[in-house]
Formats: sequence, structure tokens, C-alpha cells
Amino acid sequence: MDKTRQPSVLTGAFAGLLLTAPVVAIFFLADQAAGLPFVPFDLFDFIGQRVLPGGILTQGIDMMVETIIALNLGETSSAAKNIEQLIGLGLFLTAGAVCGALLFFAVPRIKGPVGQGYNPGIILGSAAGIIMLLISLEINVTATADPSIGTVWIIAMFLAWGMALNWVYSRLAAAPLPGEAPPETNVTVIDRRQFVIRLGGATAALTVVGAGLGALLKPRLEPVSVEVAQNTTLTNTGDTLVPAPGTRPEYTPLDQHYRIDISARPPVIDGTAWRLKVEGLVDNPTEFTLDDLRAFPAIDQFVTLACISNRLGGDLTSTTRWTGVSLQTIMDVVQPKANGTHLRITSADGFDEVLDLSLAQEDSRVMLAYDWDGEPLRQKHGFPLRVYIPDRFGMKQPKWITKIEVIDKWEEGYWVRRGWSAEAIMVTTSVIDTVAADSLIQDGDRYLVPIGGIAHAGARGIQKVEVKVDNGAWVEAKLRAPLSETTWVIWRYDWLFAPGTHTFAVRCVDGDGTPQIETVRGVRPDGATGIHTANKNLQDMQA
Ligand SMILES: Nc1nc2c(c(=O)[nH]1)N[C@H]1C(S)=C(S)[C@@H](COP(=O)(O)O)O[C@H]1N2
Ligand SMILES: [Mo]
Repeated sequence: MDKTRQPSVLTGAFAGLLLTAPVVAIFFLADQAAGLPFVPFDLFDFIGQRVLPGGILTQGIDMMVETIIALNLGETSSAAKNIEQLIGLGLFLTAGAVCGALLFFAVPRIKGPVGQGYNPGIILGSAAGIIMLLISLEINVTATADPSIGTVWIIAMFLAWGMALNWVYSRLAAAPLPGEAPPETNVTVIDRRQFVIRLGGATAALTVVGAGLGALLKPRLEPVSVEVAQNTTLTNTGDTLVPAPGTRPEYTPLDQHYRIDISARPPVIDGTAWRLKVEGLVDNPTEFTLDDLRAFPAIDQFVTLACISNRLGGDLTSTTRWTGVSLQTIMDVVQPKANGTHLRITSADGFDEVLDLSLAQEDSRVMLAYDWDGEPLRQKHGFPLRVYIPDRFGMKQPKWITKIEVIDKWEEGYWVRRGWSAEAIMVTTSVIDTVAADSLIQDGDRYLVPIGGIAHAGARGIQKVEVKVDNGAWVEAKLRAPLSETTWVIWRYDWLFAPGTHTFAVRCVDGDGTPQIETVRGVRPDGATGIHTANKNLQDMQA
């Protein structure tokens, strides 16, 4: 055959892209309608969790967070999740384009066995299908459909995709070039350009319909979160210190709680079928249902959680009320053997962490939490069960836990293996949330500017917060009583107004009397340190 008649590799990439888009849409529809695996995110999660080295992953996340801050894309953790999902889709479409290019490259060069049966699209489709199936079986945590149905589904989808690609190739190879006289025949023949336009139209329509139907079904699986009235009475309502206007809420509304986890979408767990296995070096290995855990005496704690990758002054920290059962209680049931030293905690998404057994036995605050703000944990925050360990960053506190094993040595957990802190002790930090220039307070003939924010030092408490304006002296701020000994503290300082541009700085001392580290240090590996500052231009009162 004449070589110039062969559709080019570039055309192949384009055809791959066109045909992969409806595949994404149909996978999405099946995921929403029937709980089948959404393989585009599986590919993304696989690369992030199994392929990329921790350092590169962290740099990627860092770049993403910088972009979010620079472009002002809103609350960091939800913006990051959206960007991750977009990257996941982009990656899958790119892979589709590469496959298309490969097929169009290979077909004219590889001679198949003589006869009718040879279809390179079937070879490509089954190869892609098998690879994606293995990846999905390994990594997917959101599918609820039976895995055997998922298997047939994935293979069938990729086979259809490969055959469609092959069909497009043969149509293009056979179609007359634009302007070329069609072969003499009485069927209407369309040229290549017309064919590509029709193909584009058909795939676009399929994509829009699939994605649209999927989006309509969405609320069924992920209930739209209604802002429920908070179910919690705060413990410090007697405190008369009013936070400076613009200070973040002392108690974070659930919808605003930051959220960080390793997968493009959080695991879907059926609470009635779920069990917590506690086993390993114990005398009495036990499987607990959610009801079993709820039947134990409940403990209730106000907790400020923070991510170790929260930057100085960042928004990856929130406060709510956690309810659950003390891990002590569970250890009393299972009876660790004398040689047990650590607990390995495993999660449904493949996350894991290791905790000193002695900590779980000595500190009754270490708990398995099933409620937040008096409601069952939301799916993205770890339904049905997560761990709380005071004084540690979020990376030590697995969500969606399924198993606790008593073991006889320390091991690295998920993020520790990727270069993050082994202990992840919460860093002492203080933040300026507001310099409330539009809420001046008149005091005789003077004006005061309310300045405020938070200070937090894990479970160590906050003894003192100080504010400095420009090159002035450090002056002590007022503290509100915290919600608990492990939550952040709201501070406030009313500063004597002076017009002009000023730099405000804050620092604190923890409950043990240790001042916060003033040296600037980035988030990796131990959490960010440094003095948080804010610049503000204050107009002259007379103006
Ligand atoms: N199973 C599981 N648990 C996890 C994570 C995860 O990715 N998977 N992320 C951890 C990290 S890094 C943080 S900061 C906290 C965040 O909890 P949140 O999303 O409920 O705020 O969860 C921790 N527990
Ligand atoms: Mo985190």
C-alpha cells in the first residue's frame, strides 16, 4: 500500500485522545451508577502511591500548594484535591493519546498473520485492559461493585476502546484524502477530514452524555453536605475575651475542616460490613463491629488537628470535637503479650502508621474515634473509624482504619517511608489571622486596632503569646481559654492605632515554657517553624 495514504502518528494521538474521552465519561457514569472502579484515578493513585519516590511526590505537592496560594485558589486542601483529580484525568487522556500514536505507528509496520482474524486494536485493548485491571485491583478503594463484575467491566471497556481505535485507523487508511476522487461506488464516501469531524462530534456527544448522567447521579453516593447546626456546646463559653474580628472560627464548622489523604477519592466503606481486627501479639484477638465500639464507654475531646505540611500561617489545621473509645479500653480487651511493643495500624486506602504500645496504654486520650462534632465521621474524614494521638501531626493518625496489629518492633509508616518525620510531634506555632483595621475601637480620644489569631503547641498548651509591631518591643497578648488542653488558643491584642504601613509579628511560648522556634524552616521533614508576620497599610483616621 502507498505509504502516504497511512494516517500519521499524530493523527493516531488525536484519535486516541478522542476515543479516550468517552471512555473516561463512561467509567465515571458506571462508577456513579453502579459503584464500578473509576480507573483514571486508579492510574493516578498508583503512580502517586507506588511509583513516584517520596521526595518527588513531596516536591510535586509543594509546587501545587504554592500555585494554590499564588493564584489564590481558596482553601488549600480542597483546591489541592481538585487539582489532583484534574491531573489524574489529564494523565489518563495523555496515556490514551500515546496509545493511539503507538497503534498508528505500529499497524503499517507490523505485518499481522495472514487471514481475517488479525486486529492490532484487540492486542492493544487487552494489554491496556490487563494493566489497568491489575492497577485497579491493587489500588482502588472506592468501588463498591463485586470485583468480578469490575474485572469484566474494565477488560470489556478497554477491548471496545482498542477495537474502536483500530476501526478508526482502517477507516482513515481507506478514506479518500480531501479533494481526492472517491473510488467509484454507489455508497456515499466521506473523506478523511469529514470522518475526523464526525468522529469528534460522536465522541464529544458520548463524553458529554456520559459525564452529564454521571454528574446527575452523584448526589446518591456522596450526599451533598448540608451545613448542620453544630452539635457541640463549647467548653469556654464563660470566657469574656472576644476574638478580634476576622479571627478564624475557634471551632471549625465540619464543612470547613481541612482534609488530606493519599487517594484521588476517599475510600467507600460500608459501616455494617466493616470490622476492626485487633490481632498480632495478643492473647485475645478480636474483631469489633462499629456497634461493639460504640457500646464501650465513650470519651469526648476537643482536638486541633494539623498537617505536617501546613506552612507557616497556613490553613491545614482545624478544630472539632472527637468522640470514640479509648485505645486503652481496646487493649484491655485484647491483652497484648509481654513481647508486644508497637501497634501497626492499617487503613482501607493502604495507609499505615506505627505507634508505641506504651503510649496507647498510658495515655487514655489516645482513641479510636467514630464521631466528629457529634455525628458519624464523614466519609472523607475517615468513616467509620480513625485514630487520635495527642501532640502528633495528622500523618500519624490514620483514617478508615481496618486493622490494628500488636508487633514487637518499630516500623516506618506511610509518610515516614517517604522521608517525613518519624515522631511528627506538633510544632509550636502562632499565627496572625487578622489586623482588623475596619473594626477600630474608640478609647477616649485614642483608637485601638484589634489584632488576633491562634497559637498552638500540640498537647503542650500555650502559656504566652506576644505581638511586635515594626521594630517595637514584644508585648503580651490576651489569651482566650482553649476548648481543651490540646486545642489551639485564640489570642488578641488591641494595638494603639498609628497610620502608615506596619509589619505585625507574633510568637508564643508553649505550656512547658519552651518558646516557639523562630528560625525559618520549611515543612519537610518536621513541620514548618518561624515567626508569622502580616503587613498592613492603615489609613490616617483624619483622611
Ligand atoms: N488512611 C489514611 N489516613 C490518613 C491519611 C491518609 O491519607 N490515609 N492522611 C493523614 C494526614 S497526612 C492528615 S494531615 C490527616 C488529615 O485528616 P483530615 O483529612 O480528616 O483532616 O489524616 C491522616 N490520616
Ligand atoms: Mo498531613
